[in-house]
Amino acid sequence: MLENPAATGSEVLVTKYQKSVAEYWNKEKDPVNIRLGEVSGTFHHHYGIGDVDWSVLEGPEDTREERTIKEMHRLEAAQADFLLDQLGPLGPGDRILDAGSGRGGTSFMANQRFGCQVDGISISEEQVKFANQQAQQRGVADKVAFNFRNMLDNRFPDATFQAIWNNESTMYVDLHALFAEHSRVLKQGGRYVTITGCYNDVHGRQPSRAVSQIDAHYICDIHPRSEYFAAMSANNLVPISVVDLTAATIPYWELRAQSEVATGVESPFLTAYKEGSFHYLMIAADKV
Ligand code: GPP
Ligand code: MG
Repeated sequence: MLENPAATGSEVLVTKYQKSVAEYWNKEKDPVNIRLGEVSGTFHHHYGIGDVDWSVLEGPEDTREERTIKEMHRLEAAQADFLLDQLGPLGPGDRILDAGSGRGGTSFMANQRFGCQVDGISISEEQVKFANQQAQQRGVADKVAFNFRNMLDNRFPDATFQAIWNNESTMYVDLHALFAEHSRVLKQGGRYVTITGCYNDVHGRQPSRAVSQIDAHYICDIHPRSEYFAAMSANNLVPISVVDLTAATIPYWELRAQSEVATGVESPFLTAYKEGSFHYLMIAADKV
């Protein structure tokens, strides 16, 4: 198989569901993502972790929103930094994959930190275009490339990557199919990392009302916690570290709920986390 065969729309977007998800992200220009991205020029599609500096809500009213946006952006960057901390030792000779790369934020941070080649994949052609323009502007297009691909059929040769991550993108796909494909393209001893929202099996065998509201908001299908470990174990991915980030992400949501760029999903997130029906989890695993 060729290394980078151009994929046509119908090869990438196989199901009507995938087409509807791609359509959602092709149109998405939400201030909660664009205005935060403009703070530093690094655009994220994930949430934040860490303590909020609540002093941003004090001081001059006319600049409160600006301070709040900057603070949320700082917490989202901290989340990406924490994910990158889990990828293991990487150097310029390594190649790594961002599955569900959005506007490229985590990929650029990875390239900056490790100096290695980063491939991002997304089923949104608009996101791919945006992220590739960013790569040009940043002068890293020779090292960071975004591709219109499906993470269930990524078209890379076997054993290509030393590390792969999903930063809040697994809830759009079947985990068994995803981890089979990741396992195929990971090198032996390579690292897989995900940060994800998953529902709590202990709370019940179906998602809670608040979790269902999150699903409806993003057209996604949040998995139970157990399914991550079952699907990893079935695909030669052996967990080495699991961190419950729920308590660390709640302050981000409390701040976001008070911002003008709140989207309405803040209340379901806060309810789900606080009632214990949902967790924000980091899982790192090794390919054996
Ligand atoms: C989007 O981030 C993230 C998802 C669609 C995945 C859902 C995540 C869970 C943990 C369930 P975003 O930054 O584009 O979302 P928003 O626009 O709400 O900030
Ligand atoms: Mg966001």
